[in-house]
Amino acid sequence: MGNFKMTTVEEMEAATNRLLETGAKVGADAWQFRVKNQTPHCKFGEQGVCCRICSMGPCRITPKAPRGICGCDVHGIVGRNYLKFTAGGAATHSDHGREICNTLGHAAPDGAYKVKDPAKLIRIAKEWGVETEGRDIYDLAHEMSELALSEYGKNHGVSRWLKRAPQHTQDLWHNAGIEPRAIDREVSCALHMTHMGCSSKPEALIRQSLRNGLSDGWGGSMCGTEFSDVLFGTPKPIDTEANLGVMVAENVNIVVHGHDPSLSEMICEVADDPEMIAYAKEMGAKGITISGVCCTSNEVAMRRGIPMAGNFLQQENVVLTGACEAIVVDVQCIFPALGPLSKCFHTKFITTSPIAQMPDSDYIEFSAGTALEKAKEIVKTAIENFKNRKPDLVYIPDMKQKATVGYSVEAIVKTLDGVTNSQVDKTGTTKPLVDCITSGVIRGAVAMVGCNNPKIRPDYAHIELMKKLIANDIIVVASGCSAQAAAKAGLMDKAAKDLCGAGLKRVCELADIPPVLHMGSCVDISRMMVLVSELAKDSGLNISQLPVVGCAPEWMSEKAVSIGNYVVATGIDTFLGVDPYVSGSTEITELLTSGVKDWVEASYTVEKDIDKLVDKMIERIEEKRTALGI
Ligand code: MSK
Repeated sequence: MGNFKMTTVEEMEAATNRLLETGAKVGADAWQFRVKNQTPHCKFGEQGVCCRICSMGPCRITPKAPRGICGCDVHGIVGRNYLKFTAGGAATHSDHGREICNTLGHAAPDGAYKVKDPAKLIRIAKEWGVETEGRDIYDLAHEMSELALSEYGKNHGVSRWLKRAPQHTQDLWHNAGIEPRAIDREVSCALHMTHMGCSSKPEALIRQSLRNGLSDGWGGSMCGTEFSDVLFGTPKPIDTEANLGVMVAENVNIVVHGHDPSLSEMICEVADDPEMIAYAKEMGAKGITISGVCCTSNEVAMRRGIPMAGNFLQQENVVLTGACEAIVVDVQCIFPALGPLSKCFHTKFITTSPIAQMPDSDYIEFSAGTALEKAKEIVKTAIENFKNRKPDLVYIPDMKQKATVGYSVEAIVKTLDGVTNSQVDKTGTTKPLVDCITSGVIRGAVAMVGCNNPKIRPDYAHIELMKKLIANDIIVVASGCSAQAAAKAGLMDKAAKDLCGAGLKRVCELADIPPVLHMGSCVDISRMMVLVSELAKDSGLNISQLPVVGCAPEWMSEKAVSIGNYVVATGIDTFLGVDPYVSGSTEITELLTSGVKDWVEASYTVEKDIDKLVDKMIERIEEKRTALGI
């Protein structure tokens, strides 16, 4: 064992408690207190058996009242709630993707947005059958923007991205009747099906849940990821740092939070401008530090090495440091609590999107057309707020870890080529990874994703699961707040190889990678779908045969349910640590944990005991290896 030292959950909790003491001095509220006020939770809601889709109710199913007023039974009610949950998540991711497609349409050689990865744009254009020979790259970008936007509302056909999947997977989707059509159509169809007097048959509701999930992962999210790469660059390994200690007391601290890189990229660009840095110095600071929270943080960490201040349940902590001049948000996963909380400090809570407007915020509307000008206004507002700090409230926990991030599929393929350097030719495929798995040097892979949820001790499940997986020679790819949990703990430091089993440790050393690979934000789970597709094609196996599983141990958002549905529908067994409000229906539970296997060769496992959850994943990976005879 080397000198590597992780940051423990206990240490992070101690830092949070110290910040809550600052909060108490100024009368600040925090999620830790609100959870207590909301506990115990409504049992009907927890089981998914409450129906309020019409005004005859709300109807709640009990043994004495087994049907709602319309006659719908508990399975129809739970199934409809599940489908609506999915539609909320799919709509959200897909609308994020739409914004990126729209930004692509604003790309110009002398504009705020440029095409940073022209080769990737050309590659996608060829995939879509668009003429690329002799084309001006910006003409091509604008045509691709229009085509991508039309994916959302086209009248005929299925998602263009489906062709990336192995033929076997495409056939499964076709035969199950779950190939996603236009992205928006699947959301509309879901909401139509769940309207009063439409579907109440469990099988139909779960089929549409999978289809709507697929329209996200193999539709809207894939648009978001792929065209973000075109605009802002395809991530490659880059060093950064994670946890609250990345904030710098002497500097103007701007925290970007949310999801859409169109905003955060521009803020980073402007904050780097020597004129802005000089202005910050004029205002008494030593410089400007940008750090991030949630997925927007993942986006700028992957492409620029911008440090990660924290994940979902740490968003209030950045304000509680008393050293945050502005928390700048766009969409999704933003606590409305940031409004009143920021009023207890000098912090400016800056909302920027018509999609996420909140009380007690300063609203500076941001759009692709006015990006530079608005980003300048935001950065200046933060700088001018530095003088309003209350020094006696400033406390930044001295806590951060090194992390290497930026493992896009392209980067993984390139990096792992080095592993088998002396044994095989450099291939530009996933074959070296397949070799490592087949030989047993790596037993398998787990995709760790999703949020924090106060129902689980924050970050504990993410970190403990990852530690046990890598100790068992199972490589972890991570995204979203799970990735940030890993980075904060130190699991994305290359030195964390010391925590691995002998096989994975050797791979980490040969390829010079950490054992937990940062693959990006929530929409970037689409990268994982591309990776498993390539692994399947390169190995000649079906996706469901690969010793690979997905896991969201602390998930909380509708988006996570949409993700879970497309990961399962892609053939990857998926393990959840929090129940998706379906325990009230035996039929829906049976379908999700077993029945869907007949359609897509994978299903869900829900296990709230974290130790059992990890053991079940390892067991599933070993079962798959045994079935393959490897
Ligand atoms: S940010 S959806 S809390 S992973 Fe994508 Fe984190 Fe979950 Fe939001």
